[in-house]
Amino acid sequence: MEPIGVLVLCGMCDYFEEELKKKFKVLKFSENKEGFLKENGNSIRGVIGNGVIGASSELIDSLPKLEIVASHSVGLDKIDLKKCKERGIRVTYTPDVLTDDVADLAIALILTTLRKICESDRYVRSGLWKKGDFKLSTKFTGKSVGIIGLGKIGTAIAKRAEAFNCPISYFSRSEKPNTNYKYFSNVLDLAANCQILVVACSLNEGTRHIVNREVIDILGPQGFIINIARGLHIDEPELVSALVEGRLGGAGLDVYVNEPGIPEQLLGLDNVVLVPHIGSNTLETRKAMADLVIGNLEAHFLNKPLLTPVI
Ligand code: 8YV
Repeated sequence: MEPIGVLVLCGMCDYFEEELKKKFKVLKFSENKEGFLKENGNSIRGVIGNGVIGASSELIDSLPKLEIVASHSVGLDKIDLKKCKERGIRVTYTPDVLTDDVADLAIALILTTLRKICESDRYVRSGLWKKGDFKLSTKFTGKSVGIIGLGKIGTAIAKRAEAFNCPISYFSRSEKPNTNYKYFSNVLDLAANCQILVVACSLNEGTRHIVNREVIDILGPQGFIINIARGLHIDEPELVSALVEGRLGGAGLDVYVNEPGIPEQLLGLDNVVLVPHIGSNTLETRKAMADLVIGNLEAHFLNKPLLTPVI
């Protein structure tokens, strides 16, 4: 039987690529997208994207034989789910396996931002230590943490922050049963009652720019924002001006609006810690994500139940 054509839109670790190639005909876009689609469009039955690039409406339209979109991500905001539903295209994702890593990174960003770890590393490397002690930083233990989105990742962050004796509060569409965390029904109230605001919700029309100028201003110069979700959750130009003008204490960011591009002004600031969308980027988790993507594709083409279906 002819190998099944799968178009991969995103980068892959070596393990993922090797394993995928054992089971499928792996295709990647060439420079000339149009020419590529003319030549291969009819043989592509699966698409793999991730949290940065996914199956857009335009791409789906150009693939008449597409049956499944297997996303190498938990976030689904880059996939046109409506179109997939209309066309009967199955969609899968990679929940759970990345929860710990993303929550670990959120705590790492809190600590590196508040304790000025990156800035102090630069201080030592540049030889400035010989001229005097490094400036004071901000204590994390006991600070109030507000989490936007108390799903699996938000809950994992809350658990970790509890170990630092932090009072936890959260905002989500509705109050969660079985938690002792304080619920706020709007983000402004949450921001007014915490010192560290962590964005951990999924991106949709309702959460786009959920962190706007008002939220940033209410957090104020002693407040911090941590974003491990999506760049578009925050009004990025407002965040940048607040950081430049010292209206916000600091920010730890894993995600940006135009990845891999980031606002130039952030590069010169010491009150931000910038990492390149590495939330799930460990060997262990990337292997588990790859196995899930491949497992879902195999299940689909063998007419078996999908492992982690979205639709
Ligand atoms: C991935 C993500 O880093 O799961 C998500 O939604 O954004 C991240 O886990 C991204 O999909 C790259 O593969």
